[in-house]
Amino acid sequence: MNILLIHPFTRKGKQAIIPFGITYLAAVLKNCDHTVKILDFNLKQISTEKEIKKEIQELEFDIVGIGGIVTAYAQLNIIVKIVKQKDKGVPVMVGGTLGSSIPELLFKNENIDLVALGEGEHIIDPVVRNLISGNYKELTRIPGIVFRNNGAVVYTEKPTRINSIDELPFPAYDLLDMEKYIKNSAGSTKYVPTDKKKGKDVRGFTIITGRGCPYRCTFCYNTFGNKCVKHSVDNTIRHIRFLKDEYGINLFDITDELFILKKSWILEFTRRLIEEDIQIWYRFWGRADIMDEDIYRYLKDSGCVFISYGFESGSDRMLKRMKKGIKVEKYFQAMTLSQKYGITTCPTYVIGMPGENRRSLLETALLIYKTAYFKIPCGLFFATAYPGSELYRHALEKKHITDEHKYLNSISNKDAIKLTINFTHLPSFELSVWITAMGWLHELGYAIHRGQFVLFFKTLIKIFFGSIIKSFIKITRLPMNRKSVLKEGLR
Ligand code: B12
Ligand code: SF4
Repeated sequence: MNILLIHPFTRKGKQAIIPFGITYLAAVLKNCDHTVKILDFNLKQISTEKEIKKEIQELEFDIVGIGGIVTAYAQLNIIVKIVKQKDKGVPVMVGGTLGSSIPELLFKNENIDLVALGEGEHIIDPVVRNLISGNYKELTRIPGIVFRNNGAVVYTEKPTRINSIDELPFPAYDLLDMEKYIKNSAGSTKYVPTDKKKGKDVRGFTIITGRGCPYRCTFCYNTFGNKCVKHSVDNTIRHIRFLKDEYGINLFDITDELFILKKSWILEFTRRLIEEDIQIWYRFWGRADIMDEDIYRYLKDSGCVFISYGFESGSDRMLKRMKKGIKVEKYFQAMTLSQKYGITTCPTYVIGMPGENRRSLLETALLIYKTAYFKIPCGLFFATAYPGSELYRHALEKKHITDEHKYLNSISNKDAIKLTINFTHLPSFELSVWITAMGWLHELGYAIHRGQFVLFFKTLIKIFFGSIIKSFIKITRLPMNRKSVLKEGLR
């Protein structure tokens, strides 16, 4: 069969990373003797209807699969319309977190024939064959899918997890324009200390070493459920070697939700990197409560140059409310170790969750100031309700969201740097001031911790003459109260 897999446009001007979901599926489909083509509209920055038409018009395909995250919602609807205009008989299936988190809503769009929930490799071949041939009886036997049959929407059994992910083929890198993804990583490599052995040019690429997360933070959507399934160290090392040998990758961006779950895994992984002299840099998302001195030492020696932490808040009360399962003191420990071992660390925060008040904001601001050891700015995001999360259910219950279709259109193609719903009792204007001030505090804190008073005064001047004017303009454009924020967000 001729299969077209599409990753929609999600971010303007940002550095697109490999669309993992459909690239993993493509590898399985190729092994089942299908012909597969991948179109990454995010990479190509294809955003308008006209551009999409042009991309699809000349292609021949028996079925179309679309996968991505929910911020691709707006474009998904345009893509499926164009596909059906071209050939009404071509089935369209949707997956990824986009499909898994909003199946009911997607079925309001008549152009969508099937939605896959959860992982896809173990079901994709039978789904494709039976959807194309219209064998609905067989489709009913496949777990984790929703499809249309004679006008009715059929939900099959709950999705099942793939436990032996080592058996999956590597993503179909050969179908991608790899050099473009590698080039995209260039902007984010400025914190990597180049050293001759690993190559002067940094060639970055993304990799996954496990799926799932056992925690249940209220703002997060656990696509695959709460079980974390890891690749073996052996498989991960083989994958790294493959990308290094084949594409010259020397910086690995590990985007697992939770890279370090077990200390034994990370110790073995780092030991292998060191013993086998695999010269790479790498970075990942960590959880502060798992980290200790032992881990840090091995990370440093094996090439780890960067750790991101989702700190979310400097208030224990807020962390508890977010079900983060961690206390602020752990953040200080992790940051102290990061500083000691010289591993650049970037904490991210979620501002404006339900329950946020001036005290918790002040606690967060203090944490940011006290831990501003690294020049890289911390990530400051507004609490945003993404489907599948507890926060999203809260937003529906409290009627912050009354029209899901409109709301999802409003958060499409955006990161969470714009306030869409104000969940607090504080004015939106004030939340924006807090978030801006937190960014400044980080810069000032960094200058003070480093004893760089020239930098301190330079920063002050920059704040006054640059950021204050810019922020003032931004703030005056912001809706002033909750009602108008909602209106703005839902427009
Ligand atoms: C890597 C990642 C990113 C990367 C880029 C992702 C990309 N390439 O588009 C970066 C860092 C850029 C990013 C950014 C953001 N992200 Co993000 N990200 C992830 C993360 C950690 C991993 C995604 C991934 O690659 N998974 C691995 C692959 C193998 O899994 P998969 O894509 O789900 O694919 C499998 C199945 O879904 C299925 N499948 C996939 N496609 C298809 C298609 C068909 C036809 C079928 C049948 C099946 C199928 O089969 C695949 C193989 O099993 C997820 C968490 C997660 N576990 O999903 C969050 C996640 C997707 N991100 C999320 C969010 C909210 C964001 C941001 C909006 C956050 C922010 N602060 O701004 C931004 C915005 C990005 C934007 N505007 O586009 C949410 C999305 C919520 C939702 N309901 O969709 C998630 C789920 C995080 C969370 N836990 O809440 N993200
Ligand atoms: S925010 Fe991180 S720790 Fe919390 S549930 Fe999501 S992936 Fe897991």
